Amino acid sequence: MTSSIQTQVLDKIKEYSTIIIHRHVFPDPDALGSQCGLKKIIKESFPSKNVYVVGEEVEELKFIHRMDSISDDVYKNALVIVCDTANLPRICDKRFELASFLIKIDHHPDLEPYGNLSWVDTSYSSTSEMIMDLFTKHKHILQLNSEAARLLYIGIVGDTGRFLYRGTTTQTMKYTAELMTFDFNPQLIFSTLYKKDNNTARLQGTLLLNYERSKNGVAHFRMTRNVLEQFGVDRNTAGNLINTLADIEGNKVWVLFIEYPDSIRVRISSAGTVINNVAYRFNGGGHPLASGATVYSWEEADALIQALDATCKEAHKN
Ligand SMILES: [Mn+2]
Repeated sequence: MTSSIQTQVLDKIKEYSTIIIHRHVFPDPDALGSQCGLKKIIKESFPSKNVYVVGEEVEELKFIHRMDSISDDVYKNALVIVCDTANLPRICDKRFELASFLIKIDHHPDLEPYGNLSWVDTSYSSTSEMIMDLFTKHKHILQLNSEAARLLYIGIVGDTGRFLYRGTTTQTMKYTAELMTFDFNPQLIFSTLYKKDNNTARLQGTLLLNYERSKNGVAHFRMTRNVLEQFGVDRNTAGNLINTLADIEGNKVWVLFIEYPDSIRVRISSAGTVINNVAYRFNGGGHPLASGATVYSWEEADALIQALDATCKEAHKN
């Protein structure tokens, strides 16, 4: 199955002389790694093709690769490939609609299919691993170089949390080993990707000193407007500290509340208790062990903690 869909993707790549690659808004390392890694592989294999990567850039991830800026008429007769993006509203740069042919390549659950051709497979750790698989199965046609290898490596590292998460398979490790035979510096990638600034480190200290825990193991902390201003940390960075509360004995579920002007966004993670049903009840959803939600008062935040506490009690009652 996979090989025939891969053949169809490859046939389209061969057919078009202009290829534009998109990915999701608020890019992460896998979105950029798969997008730009695929560009490098196509350019290395078919040097005469015009291949572009587009989308908004974020400051911290500019070191991965920079975007191309192209005019609308480049889309005329172009193939557009969208990497790592589950649904249409999340595609960055709406000009994908101008495509003459649209391909989706993704490893998220296919809840909202799109594209003229769609290769979606949740068994991969990352979209970058899918691109590596495409290359591996078509080495007679496709070429990898050290730039592409670095990009795919970054994507796999990002989505597996440095090979910690359960999506990491023997194939992931095999492909990673092969990528590492190319000439790039993994230590430099780690130190850049996981460096935090001094303010964030101190906020993390406060979080560890002051988080609270409910009777049945729901750890939680409130990133109030005051806290964020005191430490000078933006909301997105603060929310990304969620896993500071992981791997602490007794924490079954951990929660961060991040106060916005008109709402309180919630990040929820779990060591094993399924929590996305609770997230769903509070204007959210997501993966069974990692979800988001939104509440509109601190009373509602308390109700969310109580609901998670009841879920933990139920799950661990024997
Ligand atoms: Mn991904």
